[in-house]
Parts: sequence; structure tokens; C-alpha cells
Amino acid sequence: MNIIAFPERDRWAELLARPVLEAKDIEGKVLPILHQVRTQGDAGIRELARRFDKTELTELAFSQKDIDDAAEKLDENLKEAIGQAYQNIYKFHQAQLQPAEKIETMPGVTCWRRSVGIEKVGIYIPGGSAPLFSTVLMLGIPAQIAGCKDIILCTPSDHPAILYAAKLVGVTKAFRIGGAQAIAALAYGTESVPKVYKIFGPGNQYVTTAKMLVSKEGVAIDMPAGPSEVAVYADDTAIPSFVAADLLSQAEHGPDSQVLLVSTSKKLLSSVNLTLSSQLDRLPRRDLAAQAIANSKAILLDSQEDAIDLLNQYAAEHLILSIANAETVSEKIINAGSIFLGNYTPESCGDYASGTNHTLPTNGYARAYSGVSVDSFVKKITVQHITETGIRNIGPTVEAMAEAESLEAHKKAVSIRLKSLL
Ligand code: HSO
Ligand code: ZN
Repeated sequence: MNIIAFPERDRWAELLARPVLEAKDIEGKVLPILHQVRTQGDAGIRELARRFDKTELTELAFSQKDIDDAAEKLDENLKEAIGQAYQNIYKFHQAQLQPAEKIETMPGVTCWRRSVGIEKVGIYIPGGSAPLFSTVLMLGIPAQIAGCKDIILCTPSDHPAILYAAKLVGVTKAFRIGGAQAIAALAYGTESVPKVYKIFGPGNQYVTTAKMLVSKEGVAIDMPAGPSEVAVYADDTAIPSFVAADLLSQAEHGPDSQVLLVSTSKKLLSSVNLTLSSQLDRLPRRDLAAQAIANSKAILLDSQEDAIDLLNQYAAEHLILSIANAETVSEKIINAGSIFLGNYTPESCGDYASGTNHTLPTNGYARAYSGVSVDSFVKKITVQHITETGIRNIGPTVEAMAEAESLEAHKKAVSIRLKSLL
């Protein structure tokens, strides 16, 4: 890794900048795909699969038998691991469901907020070299807890673990559709694919662009997505080989993965660099990881204060604090998707099984967005009830405000009731 020593603060923005992706050409390619699926439905999807993937999609939907048979294709050890991850993720997310609390704002005036599951949600799981069945759990479990009625899965992958996880989380229908056409199918609906109200899940630039485009047409999406990121802040209490392993676990996601190492110890940075090269050489996905590492940065800073400021400016998707007093320092972090404390908390555990969600804001969005949670699958409906005493208490306030806004009919809706109570 390229070590940058003591950069001036006015250089930080340039050092921390994420690569800018050329969105325009991609939009030009995605728009006709959206149009084709919207106007031609299933036939449009089949033609796109023939053209782009050279596959004949006779059956768009996975059958119940496909889903049931998936369990037989997996070894027991993996099924047990998925079961353990399911339980932990379920436990952590279930605690996020809070019962509606009725608040009496003044005597006779009661307001509350109900959480209602979004009726129809779509989950997209990409194909490619890593079958992300863990993402089925990360999106399906909160959907299940929120009480979403229809959970529709689209994936071009036929990896049995994806279907096995889909069954666990109660996916209602699953389809063999990939790419921007899957997003279009979920957004508009086709003869086979039900239209949903919110679409979740990772994907390549085509999928991400399709999500952004359909979101302008009224379908909600989880969050704007960019390449995955980790920032590690390590001091001399960190174990260099652990730090290197964490950096590589992010780097192996893809050549555009963002990897950042921050330290106030030159010795630590040099030791990490040393072990990183030898660990990298032994990885099956070393070509991908090496490209990400080539673009990564190790930044040497003067003080912990600088390190915290820089990390807050970067707003990493994942932030690992391999430092003394990690929890205390973490209180000073105001921008990050998810924080991992100490030497024995690798990001991998959060990616798969500790309980937290791995769908997190990238590209600096952690300044304003949270990761996926049960909240992402519910909307909150406020309810209020005002009694006769209540309207007597609040009525004059509303009358005065309505009058001052020159909205006479608003005032009358209150006055008419107050008069009836005289
Ligand atoms: N680190 C990825 C999630 C993932 N890792 C899935 C392994 N499988 C984005 O947070
Ligand atoms: Zn990961």
C-alpha cells in the first residue's frame, strides 16, 4: 500500500475522494432495457436474456420444487452455519421493532405512530463469482420481521444457498432474472413478476443505475449504492496480520473496492504492508484484490484527533478500530455505516453472522444515511385521537394559528365543534 505521511488537512478531500463513475453512458444503455420490460413484460425479459446472457429463460420463476430441493444440494455444515447466522441476524433485528407508544400531548389529545410493513418488496441478488446468499438473509430477515406480505426475489444465480436462504426468510416468489431487467420487472411488474413498492439489494453499475432511474418514477429503493469500503484505524496494539487480513477481505470484493488504512504509527503501517503482500499472494481472488489494493491508501497522521477527523470526513461504510480504548474512541465517530471494535471483531463477522446488517451506506452517504434495518421495511403511520376535553384544550391554539395563516375553513373546522360543546 502506498503510504502517505502527514498530509496537510487541505489535501484530505483529494486523498479521500472516491472514484467518479461515468453514469451518463450507462443511463443510455439502461433506459431502453427499462422501456422494453415495461412495454413487453415477460417476452421483453426473455429477449434481453437471449441477447445479453445467451440464455433461454423458458421458466422465469423458480418452482417450489427448485426451492425445496436446494437444501439437499448443500452440505450440513453450511446449512448449520446459515441457520446460526439466521438466528443472530433475526435476534438483532427483532429488537428494532418497537411497540407504538401513545403520547398524550395535552389532556384529551393523544398521538401515536404505528409501524406497518411495506406490503410488497423486491430483493435483487446479483450473479457473478461470489453468490451473495448472505445478502438474502440481510434483506429477507428484516422484511420478514417487518411483516412484508410479498417478498419477491430476482437473481440470475442458481446457487442452491440463495434458494435455501430464500426459503428461510419466507420469500414468496423467486425469479431467474438478472441485471437492469430484474429491477425493471420489480418496478413495473410483468405477467409473472409482481410489481413491488420498494427494491433492495446490491448490483453492478447497470443494476444501480436502473434502481436510481426507477426511483424517479415512484418506486422506493434502499439507498444509493457504490463499491464496498473499509477503513481501518490501527495503533501499536493492533496485530498487523489481522489488519492486513481485514483489508484484503474488503479488497477481494472487486477491483473497485475502497480500502483505507489510518495510523499514527509508522511501524504499524510498515508491518501491515509486509504481511499484506504475502497474504495477498495466497488468495484465490488475488487478481481482484491486488487491483483494489493498488488503489488503496495508508495514511500516517500525527495524532488521534487527526485520525478521528479524517475518518469522520471519509464516512466509511465499514470502520474497524483496532486501537486501545476502541469503544471510547468510537463515541467520537459521527460518520460511518458500521463500526467494528478491537482486535477480534473482523468485518467478516458483520458481513455474515454477528447480527448487524451488511447493507450499508457507501460513497460517503454514511454522513446522512443509515444501513438497512427493520425500519427500511416499514413505514410509520401516525394516528391521533382528540376527545371533547381535548378539542376544548387545543381548539383555541388551532383557531389562532389558522386565522393568522388566513385559512378560515381550517379555523371553522375547530370552531364548529367548540360551539357544539357550549
Ligand atoms: N462486505 C459486503 C457484504 C458481504 N461480504 C457479503 C461478504 N458477503 C458489503 O458490505
Ligand atoms: Zn464483505
